[in-house]
Amino acid sequence: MTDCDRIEAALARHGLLLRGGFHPDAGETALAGGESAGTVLLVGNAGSGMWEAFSAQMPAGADPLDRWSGDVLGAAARQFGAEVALPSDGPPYRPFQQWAMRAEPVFPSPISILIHPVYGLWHGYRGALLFGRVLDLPDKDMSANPCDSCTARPCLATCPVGAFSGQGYDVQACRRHLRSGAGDYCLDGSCLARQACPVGRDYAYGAGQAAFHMAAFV
Ligand code: B12
Ligand code: SF4
Ligand code: SF4
Repeated sequence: MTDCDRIEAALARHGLLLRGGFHPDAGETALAGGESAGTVLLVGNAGSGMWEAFSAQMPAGADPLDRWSGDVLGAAARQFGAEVALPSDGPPYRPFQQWAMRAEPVFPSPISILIHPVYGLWHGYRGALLFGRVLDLPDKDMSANPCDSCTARPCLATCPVGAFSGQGYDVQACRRHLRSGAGDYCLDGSCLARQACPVGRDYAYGAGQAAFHMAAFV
């Protein structure tokens, strides 16, 4: 059993997934406030696995998912001799999406968030474990970008306020709509553009999880 196998098993108890890793280039300082690392492992969620564990233990107060993630990753870091970086640490934020593209087959979708060939748009990153030492990594899955073969691109045609125009994501148009009271279908069931994507439908978030993330976003 490798270190990564043991880490994967420890994370699985909390519904979290080891989402691959990479060996940073020498002198790569954007890593974590300047400290060096031999290995970065990405930890994330896909589908409803994490939600079951998190919602059963949700801490009271602000930013419960960040605090729960910090606790779970902190325990794993102590057990395996690593430091923790969280996506919410910042600004300046750690470049989690760039890290993810180095760790596993994820690609920028037309609606900005990264798409995964299996999980589609229904996944996220809960943190990274930074190791001083160089760990053996599982082989990187080289699956192709599903957007390359998606000619219909329904994700771009679904938003009622045209927040995805091909010029990036119009965050203000989206927020205005959600706060106007007219966007309850997005708030209750998740972003319509995300729901329109045919990839990874089996991993779509359930109602409770979708509403939690949308409320946090708004
Ligand atoms: C600030 C922020 C926001 C802001 C602004 C987002 C923006 N586009 O600028 C707001 C509040 C609007 C937002 C919204 C959402 N966000 Co947000 N957000 C972040 C946060 C905390 C920081 C982003 C950042 O500035 N990073 C710093 C830069 C240096 O890092 P980066 O990796 O280089 O990121 C940039 C590049 O990837 C670049 N980029 C885009 N395409 C490409 C292509 C290539 C080839 C390259 C090299 C780079 C690149 O765009 C990124 C943002 O600037 C990240 C977490 C994190 N630490 O990254 C989450 C994060 C990006 N958000 C996430 C999500 C899921 C959302 C929402 C769907 C919220 C929700 N309901 O769950 C929405 C929708 C966003 C959308 N459709 O684009 C996820 C994305 C997961 C994924 N599958 O990709 C992240 C990673 C958080 C997480 N815990 O997983 N978000
Ligand atoms: S609908 Fe098609 S283009 Fe849009 S994110 Fe999904 S696979 Fe990619
Ligand atoms: S949440 Fe709703 S309004 Fe915002 S981008 Fe998605 S579909 Fe558009």
